[in-house]
Amino acid sequence: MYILYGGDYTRAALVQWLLDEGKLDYELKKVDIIKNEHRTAEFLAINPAGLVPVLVTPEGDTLHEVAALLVYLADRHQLTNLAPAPDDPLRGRFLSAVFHIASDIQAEMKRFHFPHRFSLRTEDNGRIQEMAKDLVLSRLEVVDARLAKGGPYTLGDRFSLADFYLSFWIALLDRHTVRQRLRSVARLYDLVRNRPGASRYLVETEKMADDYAELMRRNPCGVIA
Ligand SMILES: N[C@@H](CCC(=O)N[C@@H](CS)C(=O)NCC(=O)O)C(=O)O
Repeated sequence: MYILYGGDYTRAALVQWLLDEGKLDYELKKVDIIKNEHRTAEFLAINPAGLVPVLVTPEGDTLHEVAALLVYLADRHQLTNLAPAPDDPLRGRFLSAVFHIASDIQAEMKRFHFPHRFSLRTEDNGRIQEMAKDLVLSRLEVVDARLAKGGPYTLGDRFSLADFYLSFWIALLDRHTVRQRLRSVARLYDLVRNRPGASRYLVETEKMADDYAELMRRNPCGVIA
């Protein structure tokens, strides 16, 4: 059985979705990052980086990095409905999309959610958040153009976990602006949100985005130090 460390306001939902889709046995251990539970001695012994998600494999390996966890689980359990196999010609396009989200989208989303960590003055936080959002939107414009030509999914007609991974970050961004500016990304989002296995997760993530925005409004110096 797998053990997943995660919880509200975290990207662990991505891994939980995949474990559910793959009908894999797991236990969810909740880590409340708003209460700083990711910085307790107990959790730091599991991941000294103090970040979630963490996945403990049935063999007892402790793994981190959400993109790696998604691809690892899909490969290990041959979930080819979620990730093209290594010898599938679509594997290259799939990996490009996953690595792009992991490095270029997620990093800016971190700045979007934790602007105080990138600024010396509280009054700059709002502007830093805006800049992070603009950068994500401009990177998504490239994705949008690609989807307009070869969509509706990242791999054309074929759904993959790359689409859920992208949709998760769309749910956390500004869905209204995405709908106005990025037609093909919005179309992909709607398709994914209508999938039986994904819908619950994306609805919860949309709510999480709204709740977190409220937390940010109430804590202008930063929700988590
Ligand atoms: N590169 C890591 C980043 C993990 C990460 O930043 N997780 C967030 C929750 S979504 C976290 O633990 N935040 C706590 C903090 O930054 O203090 C990954 O993609 O898995």
